[in-house]
Amino acid sequence: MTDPKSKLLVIPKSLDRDMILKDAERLLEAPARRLFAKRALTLGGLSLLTGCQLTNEKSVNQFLTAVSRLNDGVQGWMFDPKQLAPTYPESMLTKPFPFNAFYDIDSTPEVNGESYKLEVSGLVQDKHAWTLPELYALPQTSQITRHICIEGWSAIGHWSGTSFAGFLKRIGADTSAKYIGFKCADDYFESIDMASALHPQSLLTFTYDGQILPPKYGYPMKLRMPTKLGYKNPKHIVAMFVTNTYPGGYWVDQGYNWFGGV
Ligand SMILES: Nc1nc2c(c(=O)[nH]1)N[C@H]1C(S)=C(S)[C@@H](COP(=O)(O)O)O[C@H]1N2
Ligand SMILES: [Mo]
Repeated sequence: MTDPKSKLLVIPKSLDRDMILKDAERLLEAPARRLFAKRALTLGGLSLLTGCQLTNEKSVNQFLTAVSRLNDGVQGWMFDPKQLAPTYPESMLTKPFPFNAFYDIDSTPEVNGESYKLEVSGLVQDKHAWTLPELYALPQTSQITRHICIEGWSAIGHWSGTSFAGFLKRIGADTSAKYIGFKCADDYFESIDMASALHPQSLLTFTYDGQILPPKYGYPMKLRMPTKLGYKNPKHIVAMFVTNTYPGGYWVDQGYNWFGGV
């Protein structure tokens, strides 16, 4: 056993302790903050928790990445797979529902529904690619939930589609695997944890407010997860894979928190 005290934190004068601590604190979100509420967050404490030493600029980045993963771990650990996100009556739908993407609406990808196939790979038994008629023939269910975008807006929308847990079962996915990754027609990509994938309100959706999903909302399919922030809800999905290798995501790779719970 190593004595934790032997891992004394040495921070060279050239590194700004206050700035590093502020950056680390920003990476810890509400659940992690509540968990650590009674302990003062210190660089020494976080360094012990993450097992990182702060010795130079490069190690600061490694340390901050580790704090971010610590935050993901806390969110994953606090996630209650049975807790449902609120649902709303039709009268509360936000009209018009906002469009958002990493480009403007004129650049929305055009997906050809006739040749479209959803590719499935990785830790699954059935790797056949799914046509839209096959997907539409799966049991369908509906939800009116609030979509929350990290950019500071939220909107209530109405999506229908098939239970993602049911779909994973049907393709014989290894549900002990850690991640499900998604590739989209517009070069967006995302990945989610298995517990969130299996949540009863996680749906592969094909319609918005009773109409086939229009291109702007992600034709032919959007993974709708009301337990997660907007950027964790990929639109225009063309491929998915079940894996134990961390796949990252479009915004996550640019510093957003990976777990992305609401
Ligand atoms: N393929 C793809 N999916 C995406 C995005 C994107 O740019 N491309 N943006 C995400 C973000 S940040 C948000 S808020 C929602 C917006 O969905 P909406 O256009 O249906 O409101 O889509 C998410 N899924
Ligand atoms: Mo978003």
